[in-house]
Amino acid sequence: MMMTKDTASKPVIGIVMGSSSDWDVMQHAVAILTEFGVAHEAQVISAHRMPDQMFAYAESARERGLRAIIAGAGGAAHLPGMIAAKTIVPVLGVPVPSKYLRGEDSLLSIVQMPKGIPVATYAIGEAGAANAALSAIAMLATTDQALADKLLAFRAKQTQIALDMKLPPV
Ligand code: RP5
Repeated sequence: MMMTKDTASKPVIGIVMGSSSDWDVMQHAVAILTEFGVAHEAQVISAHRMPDQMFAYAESARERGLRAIIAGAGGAAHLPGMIAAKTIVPVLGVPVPSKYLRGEDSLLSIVQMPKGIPVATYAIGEAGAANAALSAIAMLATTDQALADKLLAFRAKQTQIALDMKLPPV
């Protein structure tokens, strides 16, 4: 099982993915959490290849102090929904691009949860992974002013980049 951990303090955000082949996409969530200094853990948990471990992860998430779980998977992407079925910790789902359907299958698998068990669903690919992390940070920032200030500075930087954009002459 691949596992990375920000060891500075107890993880508050869990990142799981169905395969190590999802890492190229999911590393963008890890990069954002690292940039903001949010304690997190990342590992492979496959819904269909290791269902017992998936249930154990979801069932222990709350008592271990996780405040949100970012779950990425591709194809018949049942990982986020199944984790959400076993915990009330908010689950943020990231559709990973798939080989034949380019992640449209992943997106629909994750976004179409039946009423009652929500999975917040993000864009296909790296934008979705990064935005899931930013949403998790925004959730933590509702009770953490220092983190809110970092998020505001992050937004201000993007505003400045857009303001500085120049178009080529016609
Ligand atoms: C899903 O199947 C994973 O999330 C991954 O996106 C996809 C392919 O997995 P591998 O065959 O690359 O391990 O479970």
